[in-house]
Amino acid sequence: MRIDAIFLRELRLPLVHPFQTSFGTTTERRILLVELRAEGLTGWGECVAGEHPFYSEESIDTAWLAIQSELGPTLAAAEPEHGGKCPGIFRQVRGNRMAKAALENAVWDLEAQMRGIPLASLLGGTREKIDCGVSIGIQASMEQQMAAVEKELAAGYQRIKLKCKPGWDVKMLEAVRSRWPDIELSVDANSAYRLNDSDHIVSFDHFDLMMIEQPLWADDFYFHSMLQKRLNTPICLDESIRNRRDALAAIEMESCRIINIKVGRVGGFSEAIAVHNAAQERGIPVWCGGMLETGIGRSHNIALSSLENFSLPGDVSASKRYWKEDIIEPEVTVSELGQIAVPETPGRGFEVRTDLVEKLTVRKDEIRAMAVA
Ligand code: OSB
Ligand code: MG
Repeated sequence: MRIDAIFLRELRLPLVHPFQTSFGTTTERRILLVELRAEGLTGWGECVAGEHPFYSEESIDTAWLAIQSELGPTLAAAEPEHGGKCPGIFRQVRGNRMAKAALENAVWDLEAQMRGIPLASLLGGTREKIDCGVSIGIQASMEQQMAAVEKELAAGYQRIKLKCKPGWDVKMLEAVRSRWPDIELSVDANSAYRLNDSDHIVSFDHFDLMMIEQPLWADDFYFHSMLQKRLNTPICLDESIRNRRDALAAIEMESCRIINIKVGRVGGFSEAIAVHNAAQERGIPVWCGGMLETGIGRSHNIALSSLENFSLPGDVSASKRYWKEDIIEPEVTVSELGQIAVPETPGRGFEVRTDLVEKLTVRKDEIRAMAVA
């Protein structure tokens, strides 16, 4: 495809509720969007990097720079005929996976429109509906925690994930488990524990959790493997899995029994599919993580979740849990059974509300093709 223009924008969107993890609290998202124009169509990509480099090394500011100065001009000059070409086009640039994913996913988004097929089909998805869970942030009090769980269960969500950290774990789990003994429950520590906490983490076995997500360091496989040997509960890795090789290493070392796939964390749809396939071939189930996305990233997560080995409920939930008004139409809604229908229309299946996007934009830049020497 001949790319006519790439636009980069930053939007500001306050969350309906602040979201607290072991590494901090987010009240307003700074959203980086990529708009790719080619052959009269527009593909969209959302960069999921945070406001600060706390979840990973990237932040929205580093991603902006990487796209503006390196990745954007390179892509514009490359005229990719397929989203799957992007990893090769970007290979020379190390890291910056969330920045790369925003561009690559916009190419797939555009390609699905050009071919007149749903994005989910282009990615190889087969599910008509995806199963949804929620991620509940650390709350200010136990009362608020219980109310948050109650609300999400009433909405139909199939699995509740609770953010935890030292000092907000066992007591909180006791309270939730004693009120809801049978629900599908998991925790996510975002790397908040250390080896000294091993005995303490092993005591979580008693809460019959589906998984414990990323208890230890974001760059570790070895100590997770040591911990997994002592645990009955499966470990799920999130931050540690950056690509297919990481997935293979983690599976081989038995550092985890479940993998959370985030398309931004692994650098785009191509690598996300590669991780999915590698896990599937080895009998490891995966689920789709979330990064407090707007409807654009959310629509991409829905398409990805339609692949076969996304066999556990993900963190892809309704727009209204995050935003007063989402930037897509229709908004993402979840049924009483805790499912989202995968769109059957061409492309991402949700229209971008360009007027609203324009209104929320606080900076914008146009990227031009890198001059060929
Ligand atoms: O670890 O899964 C995580 C949000 C920001 C950064 C990291 C994580 C999360 C979530 C929220 O858990 C998932 C969502 O609802 O989008
Ligand atoms: Mg996580």
